[in-house]
Amino acid sequence: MAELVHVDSPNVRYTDQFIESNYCYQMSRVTLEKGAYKVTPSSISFTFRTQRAVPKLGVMLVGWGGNNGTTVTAAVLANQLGLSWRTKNGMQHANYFGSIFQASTVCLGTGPNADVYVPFRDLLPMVHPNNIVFDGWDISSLNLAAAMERAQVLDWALQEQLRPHMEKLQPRASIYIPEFIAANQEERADNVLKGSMAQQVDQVRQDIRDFKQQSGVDKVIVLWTANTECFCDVIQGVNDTAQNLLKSIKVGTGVSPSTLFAVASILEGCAYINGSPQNTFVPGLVELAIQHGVFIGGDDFKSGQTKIKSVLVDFLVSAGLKPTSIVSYNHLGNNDGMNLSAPQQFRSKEISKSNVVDDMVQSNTVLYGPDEKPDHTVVIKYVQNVKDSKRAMDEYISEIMMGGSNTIVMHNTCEDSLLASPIILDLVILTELCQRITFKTESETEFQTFHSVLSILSYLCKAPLVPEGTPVVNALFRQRACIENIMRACLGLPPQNHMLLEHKMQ
Ligand code: NAI
Ligand code: DG6
Repeated sequence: MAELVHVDSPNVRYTDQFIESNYCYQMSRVTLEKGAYKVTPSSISFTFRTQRAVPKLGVMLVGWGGNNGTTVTAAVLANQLGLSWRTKNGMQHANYFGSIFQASTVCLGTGPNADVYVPFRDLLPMVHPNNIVFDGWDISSLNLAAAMERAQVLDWALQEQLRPHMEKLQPRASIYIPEFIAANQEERADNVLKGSMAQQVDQVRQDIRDFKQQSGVDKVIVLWTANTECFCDVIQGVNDTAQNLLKSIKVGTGVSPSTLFAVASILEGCAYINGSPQNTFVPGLVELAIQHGVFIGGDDFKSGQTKIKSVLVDFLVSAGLKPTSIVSYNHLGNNDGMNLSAPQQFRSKEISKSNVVDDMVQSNTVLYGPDEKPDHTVVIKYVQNVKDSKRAMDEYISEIMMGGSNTIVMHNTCEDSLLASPIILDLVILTELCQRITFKTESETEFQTFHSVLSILSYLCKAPLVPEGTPVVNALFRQRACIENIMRACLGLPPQNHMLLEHKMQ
């Protein structure tokens, strides 16, 4: 089991089973005393333990026959098979561009001549996407080859090579409750489960068990990449506690399909990730996940416009410029866009796209008063003609020195599903890695896992789900640093500090 990165330190031990590290976590506690801030540095000693054996991972997608579901499955197959295809620009080879683990690097340290970078995937033992086995559900019965063609995302020459493999893949019948998604989706719903709500949840649980047994995977992660649903009301007695949620399923009312899938996954001990904006994780569901010690994560893939927003606003605010107006307009012509043309489904997306600058704004009390925020508007239009090639236009107006103003305008054109697919891979790979990491402090005897609400996934999500009372971080590079530095801690390495002091001495 030879990893590419091996740490040579008395603080790190390699056994057949584990990489075990001693790590000193440093914090600064701040209190306000008599109008001045008192800062007290403190530290906690942790032991991190990472299982070295990488399991065979199965991923079940809800919405497998959609644009994201077919594109991510096709991309993994194309990479597994090492496919190349001719395009008008020349030969194209399968790759994983857009995945932080597969296509980005991290700095390990200083080498004899320069800084040494390795692929992010090599920092700790991780699942490789080529080894993931996919399965899933869809309310549409098309096999994956036909669904890939319907999606109109991938080059035709690639689709032709993939067809014999993809047509063998058939989505399982799914839970369909029409009022949660747009009425315009009804005509594709020809592959739906029958029976009471409880029976349908039992069927989904059975599907997970069947897939695990038939495919021989060691573990399964379930990920929702189905249509955006409307928000669910949080109602006392219905979904406010785990017990009430399970009771509501027995009664057969007040629970969305995405929450039903989450319940089924949790009861099967499988992590569940929500790639859409709706509030799948009602309080009862979060409680259920905690009770069962199962990871949940979400919400809503952070793929394009929002990713840029969480970089640009961070840059502006941390440069001391004051964004006063952000207008984000986009139009797209895929099935996601059609579903979002209905007001309630649009509202779910509007909420998740709108809150992404809050932490950056709140961090700068020089620029903003306590209740002050930029004027932030999000518009989404369905324009069938552009298909999956989403157009995003943004205007940022910032107040600069002495009452001046700075307007930045951006236009982005890009296939939406080719941005979302690598994010799906990163989400399941990171979740799986977290299932193999345990840690304890000096004063504890037992190792523990991360909190069931897996906030380390924030980088990949527009509206990060975090444990109650935890700060939400939207700024992209802080989110990335969180992943990288936690992984470095597992290797007993200090966080990246970018000080380069060794190069600043005489
Ligand atoms: P899509 O509409 O092509 O695919 C969704 C699939 O879900 C469809 O095949 C539909 O038949 C199926 N479906 C609907 N309800 C279902 C249910 N109850 N059970 C099983 N299947 C069901 O949409 P696309 O483009 O694949 O996006 C999927 C989700 O990801 C959407 O909610 C979208 O908002 C979200 N998303 C997409 C991003 C992107 O860049 N593509 C980024 C952020 C979020
Ligand atoms: C319209 O905005 C469709 C959506 O599903 C988005 O394409 C998706 O949420 C990606 O949004 P963003 O802001 O990350 O580009």
